[in-house]
Amino acid sequence: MGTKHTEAAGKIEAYTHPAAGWGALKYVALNLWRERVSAGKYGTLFAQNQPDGFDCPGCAWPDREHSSTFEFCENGVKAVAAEATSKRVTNDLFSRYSVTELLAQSDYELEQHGRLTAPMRYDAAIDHYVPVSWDDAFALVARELKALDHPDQAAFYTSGRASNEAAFLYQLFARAYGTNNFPDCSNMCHEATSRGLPLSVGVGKGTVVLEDFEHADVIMIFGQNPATNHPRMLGELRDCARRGATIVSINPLRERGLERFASPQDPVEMLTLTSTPIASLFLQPRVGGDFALIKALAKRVLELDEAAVAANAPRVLDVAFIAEHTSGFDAFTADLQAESWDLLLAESGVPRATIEQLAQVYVKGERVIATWGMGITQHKNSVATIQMLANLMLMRGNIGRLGAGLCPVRGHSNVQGNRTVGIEEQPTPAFLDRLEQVFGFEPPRHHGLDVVATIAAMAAQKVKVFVGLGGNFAVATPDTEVTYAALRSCALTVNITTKLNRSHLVHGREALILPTLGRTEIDERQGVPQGVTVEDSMSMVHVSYGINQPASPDLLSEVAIVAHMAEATLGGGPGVGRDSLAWATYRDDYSRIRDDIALVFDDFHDYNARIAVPGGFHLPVAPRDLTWRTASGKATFIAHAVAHDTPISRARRRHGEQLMVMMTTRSHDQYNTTIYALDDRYRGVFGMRRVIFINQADLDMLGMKAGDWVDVRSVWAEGDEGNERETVRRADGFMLVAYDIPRGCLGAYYPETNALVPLASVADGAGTPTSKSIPVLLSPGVMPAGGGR
Ligand SMILES: Nc1nc2c(c(=O)[nH]1)N[C@H]1C(S)=C(S)[C@@H](COP(=O)(O)OP(=O)(O)OC[C@H]3O[C@@H](n4cnc5c(=O)[nH]c(N)nc54)[C@H](O)[C@@H]3O)O[C@H]1N2
Ligand SMILES: Nc1nc2c(c(=O)[nH]1)N[C@H]1C(S)=C(S)[C@@H](COP(=O)(O)OP(=O)(O)OC[C@H]3O[C@@H](n4cnc5c(=O)[nH]c(N)nc54)[C@H](O)[C@@H]3O)O[C@H]1N2
Ligand SMILES: [Mo]
Repeated sequence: MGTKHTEAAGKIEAYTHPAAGWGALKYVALNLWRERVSAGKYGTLFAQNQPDGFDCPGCAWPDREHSSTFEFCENGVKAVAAEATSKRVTNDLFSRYSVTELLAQSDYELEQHGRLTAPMRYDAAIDHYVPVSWDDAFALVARELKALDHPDQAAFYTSGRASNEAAFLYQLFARAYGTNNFPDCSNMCHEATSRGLPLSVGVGKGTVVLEDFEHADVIMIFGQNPATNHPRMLGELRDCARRGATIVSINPLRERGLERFASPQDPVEMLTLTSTPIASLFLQPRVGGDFALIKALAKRVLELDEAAVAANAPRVLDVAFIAEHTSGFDAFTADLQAESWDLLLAESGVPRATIEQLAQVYVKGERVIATWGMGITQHKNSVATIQMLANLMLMRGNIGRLGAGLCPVRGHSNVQGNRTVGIEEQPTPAFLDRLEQVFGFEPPRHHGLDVVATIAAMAAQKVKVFVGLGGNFAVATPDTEVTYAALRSCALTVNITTKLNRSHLVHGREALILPTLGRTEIDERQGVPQGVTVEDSMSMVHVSYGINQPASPDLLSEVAIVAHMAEATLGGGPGVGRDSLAWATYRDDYSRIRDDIALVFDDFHDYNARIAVPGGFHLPVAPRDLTWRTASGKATFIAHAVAHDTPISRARRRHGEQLMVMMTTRSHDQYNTTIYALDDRYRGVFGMRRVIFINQADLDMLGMKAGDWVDVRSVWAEGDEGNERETVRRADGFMLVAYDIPRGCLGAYYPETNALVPLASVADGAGTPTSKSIPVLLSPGVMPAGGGR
């Protein structure tokens, strides 16, 4: 261990308890105390995810319909406590500290200041934020937007917490103004899912609903850490495990939270200190090895089918389903047969016997669900990987059958709904036609910019106004130095936000902080409480009403802020060709927004009536009815070759075995860029975040040891091999932690490592930053000030 280790801010200590259980309860208590949630607001927790309560801002996992019991979830408690905190940011903070001084504070410290209470404008003459009236703030937005040469010089970012109503109005405003520039947190998240699945099954969403989990006999979890990020999913998995379903985790890390689970909902488990084992099979592919692994599974399924045919045994493939519902099968199998086992094994990093074992589990399953998260979506080959997973599931008819299907697990609580109602930089002509019909203005037809393209456009002075509806753009995005410079080159940056974060401090020539109500708060317009709606990860739409008093009387709702910006910029209302509704009408009665959403999207017919039913309604998911909205009208097998020549393989040729592939992931005590605390308890990291997980054999190879401090350089090359120009990005001062992770792979936390992700390194066909596969080199470093917090 050495002295260096003991000087570190925190400690490394294996976690030996089940996930959730008493550990979670202790954390809940700590969170309420830390956030100083007043006793009157504890009731808030019980109104979460209940009919007539508010939708939990924690994650997009659905609720059991009509559930009458309190669904306990540590993640939800943290999110609610963070919003219900009694701490406030007032003018006092902004007059005491200049923006430059605030920038020196950590993300954790910025978060700790509490809720924003009044609109603020940046005053360059004194480098401070100063109070501004709402009217002046909206006038400033309008003036800067109208001063642009072209509407495409503005970009409208969305983070996935915005309601359907706010998001729909936001896209209406931006399109009426004249741009499709909608960078969206989803571009960094499940974009590969949204782009990949439509070609395979005709929709870019999951094909399962919660009920399917009651019938599944095999659940394969790819690249996901539900104990931390979707704790309510763990409860579902526990029930599956108790029924005897086989649960498999495919993850370079053997996430402890998937081993055992004590349900806080279960008094017996809590009192007897027992727990339920969850996953029974753990496969640990190399980081980025999933494509080869899934292709190997498909190849094995084909071999098993051939053996069955030879032995006159029942077929392993669902031949009837394949014949009736799919296309492309012959080309797909020809490619599989030609594929080399050696290549698949080498690329996946999983032994053949283990792949055969999982293939056995898969083909024994009558009803199989495959779930996936960021471990699958944030690589160069993510779209191909997701399509290969769809192929594997189609081989046995595991889509469109009760208890089976594809289950991408989304992050932000309404990230899926935002897309559904039009936050999309690549809108379809049919959607734009509808907008034109309903509102009478001509929406822009050319595609807009996603997150990465927006940063590049800002850097090139092509985007000059940035508006963020929630989120923390400066910190969540890749290539930190480039992104900061890009934001700073803007004429105006506007953030609609609940809490202070770094994106307010890395700003344009002019800047606004527009504080808004959270989902837990009462939103009254003209004396009438307004509800907003959200769509969960399984396409269920329901209404959410806040119950807490607003953090400040000066806050406006997101809907109101968007409507005011639109009114100040465009005047009147969006409609020109019909009895035009004014922006002010939407602002004062959200049901009018829902009426218009229903006019634009058939799936939302009778929107207001259907959300009045407790639990809400399901949007249709075509594959469930064996309807395939693809070009061929059938589900489609899509063949993909293993990519040989990748930025990583090239970097390895340049740098040899010292080249490592780093994935960046979430710790237990963070919500994306919001750092609640410094522990990652299931992975055994306490009191610090600047750590790197590494295999002991790699430590030996590098002549380093656990507890050593290192600097990290990412290496990225452009140009033809042999004539490449390599650029280097760095992040310094991380402590090495020996960990059960495959050789050649590293794990670290986001966002400390975002500076290492090159802007140009994105998923093929999705534009997602490859934040789970960064080619890096380690070199000896020193402990940073703060001991690695
Ligand atoms: N508490 C909490 N809850 C959250 C969030 C949060 O930050 N905190 N964020 C929300 C959001 S926006 C999202 S998108 C979700 C994210 O939830 P997850 O999808 O669980 O996201 P991550 O924690 O980034 O990474 C997930 C897993 O991917 C694994 N992994 C890394 N590389 C690979 C790989 O190459 N292959 C495979 N198979 N696995 C790999 C990691 O070991 C990790 O277990 O959670 C949501 N919920
Ligand atoms: N290296 C690396 N980078 C990543 C990822 C990764 O795994 N690795 N994950 C990516 C993923 S999956 C995502 S989704 C993005 C997340 O990117 P973002 O969505 O931009 O980031 P968040 O940290 O979720 O945003 C938090 C901020 O949202 C604001 N906020 C919170 N609640 C509300 C609300 O109700 N209304 C409004 N208006 N504002 C609110 C608060 O100011 C808070 O500071 O990051 C991506 N970046
Ligand atoms: Mo996400």
